Amino acid sequence: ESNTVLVSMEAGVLTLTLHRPDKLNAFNEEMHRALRAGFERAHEDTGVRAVLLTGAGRGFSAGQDLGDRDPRKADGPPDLGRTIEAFYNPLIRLVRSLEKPVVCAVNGVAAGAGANLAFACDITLAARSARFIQAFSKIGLVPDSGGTFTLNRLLGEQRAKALTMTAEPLDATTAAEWGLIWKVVDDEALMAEATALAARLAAGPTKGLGLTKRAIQAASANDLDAQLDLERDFQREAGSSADYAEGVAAFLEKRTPEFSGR
Ligand code: T3D
Repeated sequence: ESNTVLVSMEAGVLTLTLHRPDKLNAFNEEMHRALRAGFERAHEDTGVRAVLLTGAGRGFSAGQDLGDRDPRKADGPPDLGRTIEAFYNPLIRLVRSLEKPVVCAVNGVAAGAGANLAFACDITLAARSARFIQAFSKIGLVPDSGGTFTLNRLLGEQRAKALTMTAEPLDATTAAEWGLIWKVVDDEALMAEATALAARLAAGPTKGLGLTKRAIQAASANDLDAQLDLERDFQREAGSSADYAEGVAAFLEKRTPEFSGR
């Protein structure tokens, strides 16, 4: 068991806290493995109905730990394609393919893969003091962890290229105004608000929320006809869930629904 990611479970919310605070929660292989194990548990454990991802200390994540990439200690250039394939890509795929909501609370600076991980989550809140930095170009790399996909779709080419080529920090308020994240919260209120949101989602109709996530993610690759077909199929599936029956019954009985997640 690693202490590079703190794991806790309460009321259906699996909270994963990146925990290398002295390094602003930069990714080494141990933290990658621990975070992946957390998201794999979220996939497999039906008791998990939402995930809350955040960071310990003053940063969210500074991306790849560059201490592990010191060229002065290496024989030759590293194969970064291998580390992307082995670590960053599986992580982003696990987040995006999880049929449960992933809330992200960006408690401080998010740089490189740390920023793009935050943007890959379903509902991202950030502390007012947080900043997002596409740090890759400062060290001669290209954006990864889905950054070129996410930034391009959410911001368009001009803003995506300027942010990534200049590596200028983007403050949390602008990130929210541009639609990169859901909202900005006062620093001292961030964790309470993110925890409450994750708990609310975990008490929701998990099956329907998971299908909603899949439908919205599918939309960027579909035309309208394909998306309408997909909505039909997903609505058929949602309509056969126990939570749909409970939701309608509760409405008609003028009471609060009690969703089981099935
Ligand atoms: O390699 C592959 O597998 C390819 C994948 C790449 C994915 C990537 O994410 S590439 C991008 C890597 N990340 C960066 O380039 C960001 C580097 N960090 C920074 O630019 C700054 O630290 C920040 C802008 C994030 C924060 O600045 P500031 O002034 O608030 O803090 P600081 O003083 O720079 O950092 C505090 C400590 O954390 C410091 O250590 P010290 O001096 O107190 O012992 C610093 O060295 C350490 N730290 C911060 N980021 C990293 C790091 N150590 C290792 N790796 C880091 N990425």
